[in-house]
Amino acid sequence: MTTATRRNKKIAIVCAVSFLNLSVFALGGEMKDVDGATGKQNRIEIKDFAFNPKTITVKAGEKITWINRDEEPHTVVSVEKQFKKSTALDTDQEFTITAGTPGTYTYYCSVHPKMTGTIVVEK
Ligand SMILES: [Cu+2]
Repeated sequence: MTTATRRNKKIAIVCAVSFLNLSVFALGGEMKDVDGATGKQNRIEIKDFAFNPKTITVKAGEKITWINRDEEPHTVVSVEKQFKKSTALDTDQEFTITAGTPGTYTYYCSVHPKMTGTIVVEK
């Protein structure tokens, strides 16, 4: 009886230790994701007076880059002023922001307000 209880205790401890190890592992993986964010390219092309893709889903900490492929200048402006706005982008000019707090962000082109796009930032 005593042996069985002791063994159970030991199993419980082993379980707890593996659980802790797993947690550390998970955290480590998450940190790696943030580091690797610089490697992931979230690109939005501006072409024919439209943002393409119109909706983009990214993870917090990742970068988002717009590039203007039109002959017309375009801008990227957050509707709720949630991120810095771009200058007027000339042909092939880029604008980059880093995704912050998770949420949904809409933006438009201040030169052509009918041009709109959405960024969804996930954790
Ligand atoms: Cu525009």
